[in-house]
Amino acid sequence: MALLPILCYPDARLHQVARPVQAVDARIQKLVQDMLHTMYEAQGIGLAATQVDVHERVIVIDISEQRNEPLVLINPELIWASTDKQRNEEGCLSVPGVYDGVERASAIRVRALNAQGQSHEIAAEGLLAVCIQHEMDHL
Ligand code: K1U
Ligand code: ZN
Repeated sequence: MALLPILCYPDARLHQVARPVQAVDARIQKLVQDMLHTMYEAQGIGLAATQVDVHERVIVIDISEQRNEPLVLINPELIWASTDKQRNEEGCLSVPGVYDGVERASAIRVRALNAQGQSHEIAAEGLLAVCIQHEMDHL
């Protein structure tokens, strides 16, 4: 597995809009493995492909304490967001050392492909909802 360099603000490549993944093939599966390795090494709870200079709609997340519950979201679509909001302090691996309050939907539902290319739906609230919305903003 490769450790990928993470782009940092103010790198203009962070503004590039990611395109949908056309096929969940061996290249994307290697990207997912490399992104998980990079996220764990950086001690993040999420990472978007944009942050490693790959401009395709791929996200990895792990909010578990044991760091053994990886979640892979490919071509994520927000299908529902609560009107109820939560405000949390957020950090970003691309803006090291900066934390600030961000208001986001308290609960969401997202449809995405997993690392095997199967479609699945996720209902999220709390930190998972915050993290998914943060990573989707990167894309
Ligand atoms: O996308 C990223 O830059 C990763 C980022 C995700 C994130 C953090 C906090 C709230 C929403 C999304 C990080 O993982 S930064 C590291 C960090 O702040 C953190 C690490 C462990 C627990 C909580 C926060
Ligand atoms: Zn970030």
